[in-house]
Amino acid sequence: MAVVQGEDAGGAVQALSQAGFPVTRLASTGGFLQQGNATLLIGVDDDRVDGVISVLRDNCRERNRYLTPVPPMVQPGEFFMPYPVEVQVGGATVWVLPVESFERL
Ligand code: 2BA
Repeated sequence: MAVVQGEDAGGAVQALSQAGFPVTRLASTGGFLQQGNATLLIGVDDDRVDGVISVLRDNCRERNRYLTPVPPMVQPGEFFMPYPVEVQVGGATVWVLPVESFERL
């Protein structure tokens, strides 16, 4: 399972499919930035996991994003200047999970 940025999702899905890895793309949203990203489900045998990670590494870039903090409640006479906070996102956040069973019904 991998979370990738929306901009990288199309290319990553295409590259995975072309390399023979089955993939499902789900629309998702990051909890911190509250921006759309994509979650990819890729079911493969253990000996193909490194191949999947390699394709993701080649197709997912690290980018800088800016988060503008929500202004707090200010008292009369107080002033709050919201400075954007910079965070680095990606390339991909990857989990390798054991699968107990797999069936096509
Ligand atoms: P977001 O939650 O929107 O996080 C976007 C980026 O913001 C993260 O990039 C990280 O650089 C930063 N960030 C996240 N939480 C933070 C915090 N509490 N304080 C400061 N900075 C923070 P990535 O680490 O590359 O993560 C990209 C996306 O992957 C995340 O989007 C989230 O959707 C997913 N993700 C990452 N780690 C996860 C985890 N342990 N469990 C579930 N989803 C995760």
